[in-house]
Amino acid sequence: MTASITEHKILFTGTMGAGKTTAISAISEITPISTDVKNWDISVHKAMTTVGLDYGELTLENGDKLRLYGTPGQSRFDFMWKILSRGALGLVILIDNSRPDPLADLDVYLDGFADLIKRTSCVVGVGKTEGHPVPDINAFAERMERKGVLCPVFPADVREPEHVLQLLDLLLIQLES
Ligand SMILES: Nc1nc2c(ncn2[C@@H]2O[C@H](COP(=O)(O)OP(=O)(O)O)[C@@H](O)[C@H]2O)c(=O)[nH]1
Ligand SMILES: [Mg+2]
Repeated sequence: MTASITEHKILFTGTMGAGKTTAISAISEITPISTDVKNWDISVHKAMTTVGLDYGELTLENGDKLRLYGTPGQSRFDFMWKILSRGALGLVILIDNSRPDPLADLDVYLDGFADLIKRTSCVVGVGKTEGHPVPDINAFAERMERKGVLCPVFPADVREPEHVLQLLDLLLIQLES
């Protein structure tokens, strides 16, 4: 008899520096794979731009296995977002609140992952809020409400494993209902 293991593919997205690599390394039980792949696209002038990809794994208490993928942040790699979205069961959007327009950043990922969000579940974690309290959590919630998107949004410092686990809990709770 073989025990059945349920696997969930979870994506982490967000701008460069939002904390995708940090979040996955904070909770992965295997040594996370973090690649900075060189960009060979000759139409892009900045030859050494990198495409950050991450992979980690986490087994839940019930034995389910989470496969954690970090997507490239830049929207011009959105073709990879589509590839990575296949079979995914949830999306964690990380926001860097120290950036010039975090609400516009949120829009980029809500739009870029619209199909995945419609099909599954999402959660938004707002980081670097110390010293950058604005926009506040309500502003993010209102932005999503206006777009008709229902993702829970919480402050999260992804350097803290507990915070990352809380974001995942919020995703998995949505999958159960
Ligand atoms: N001060 C502060 N730093 C944070 C917070 N969250 C993440 N960081 C830092 O922000 C950086 C995120 O980088 P990284 O994980 O490589 O981002 P990625 O490009 O999305 O993979 C790391 O240096 C983290 O330590 C936060 O809430 N506050
Ligand atoms: Mg990274």
